[in-house]
Amino acid sequence: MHKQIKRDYDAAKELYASHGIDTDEVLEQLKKIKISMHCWQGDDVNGFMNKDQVLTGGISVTGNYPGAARTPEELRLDLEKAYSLIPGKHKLNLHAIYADTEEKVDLDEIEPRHYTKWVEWAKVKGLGLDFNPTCFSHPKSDDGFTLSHPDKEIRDFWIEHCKRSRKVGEYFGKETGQPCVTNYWIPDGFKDIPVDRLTPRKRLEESLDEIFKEEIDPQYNLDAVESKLFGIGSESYVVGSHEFYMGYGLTRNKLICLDSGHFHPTETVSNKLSSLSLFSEGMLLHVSRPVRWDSDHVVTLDDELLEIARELVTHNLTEKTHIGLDFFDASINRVAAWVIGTRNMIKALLRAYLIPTEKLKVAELEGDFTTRLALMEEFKMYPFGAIWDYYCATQNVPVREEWLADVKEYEKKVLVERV
Ligand code: RNT
Ligand code: ZN
Repeated sequence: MHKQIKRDYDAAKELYASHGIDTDEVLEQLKKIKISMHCWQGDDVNGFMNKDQVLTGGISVTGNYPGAARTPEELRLDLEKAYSLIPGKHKLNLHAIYADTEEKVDLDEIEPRHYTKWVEWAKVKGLGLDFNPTCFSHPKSDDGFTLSHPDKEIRDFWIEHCKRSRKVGEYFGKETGQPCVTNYWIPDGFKDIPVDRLTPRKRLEESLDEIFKEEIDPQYNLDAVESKLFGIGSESYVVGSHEFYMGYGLTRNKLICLDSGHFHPTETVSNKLSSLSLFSEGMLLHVSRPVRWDSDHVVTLDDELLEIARELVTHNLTEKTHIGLDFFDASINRVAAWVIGTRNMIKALLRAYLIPTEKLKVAELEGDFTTRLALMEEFKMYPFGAIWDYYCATQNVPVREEWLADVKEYEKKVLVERV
């Protein structure tokens, strides 16, 4: 390690210690938190199951930066590059359409064996795995409805897909020795004002109950349900709204997934965690950055990210909450997008540990809001960068922007060759 990094760390360590914060202990805690990095940033949510299928479901990726992965091998290579630049041991979040198989299978036919290559790879790399059924980008979702479709045949197709996805999740959990979080998100909704808002929700409730009928050991698979406010083409009504899934998750003991881009613009995920933690089985986060809409920009170290992390750390919710990322930007280097977003998530957690929370709680309890504000503001300038640099160095990943040269090199050697 560079001497200066150690020197800066020691100085910062002393300063934090004077506020009762043990930075060595903080880094031990930080090391334990796994971030589930989403595979779909690597290829613009295309997947490998049906090459001619365009992205649907009311989500959208913009940009044409060269280098999108075209095969599972390429995607794994890109992921390896990204993980090598991110401190800590983490997870990979797969979507069903990323099956790695020579067989021609439809979504209602997927089996664990179509994902064995991912599992073998994850084991070698020491990564956990999460999973998602893909209820979009398929002819059977073309009219905008899946699990809540009025046509039973179409509903059954998607129910079968989700049931099989759960079995893939269970398989991932058994193989990797850590629970797989299988997350259910469906795009179902209406562009214009519906007459009947209730019946599609009843159908969705029934479909979900059918999907979750089989008991699966939670040490292998955990189910999460993800709500949404609106999508492109479902501006007026989304069947799986927040209230729907909050009710569903609470009554069925499912994890409730909160995506930062799925709420009204002045609503924040950070302000929902404490409430949900009181009543729910647990939470899954889709940390994202909505810019004016659910745009899924790369996560930056902004106020809301810091606040989400602070909630998790302050209330000890890092075990009850599974942290996943969900963004897809095709206008910049995709490996860099992963590295920036994931490093930011970890930085935000680190920042949260480096706040004198106990002191602040006392000030708040005593009604001393002056001290609360003063300390919170002063701590924004504390030398957390020195702690972060030291963490990266001890984890054998590049310090500060050093990783960028590595990504640029990779782009030149590998990514631009993909045309
Ligand atoms: C869509 C949801 C969902 C997807 C991924 C690809 O608005 O956020 O989580 O982004 O499943
Ligand atoms: Zn999401």
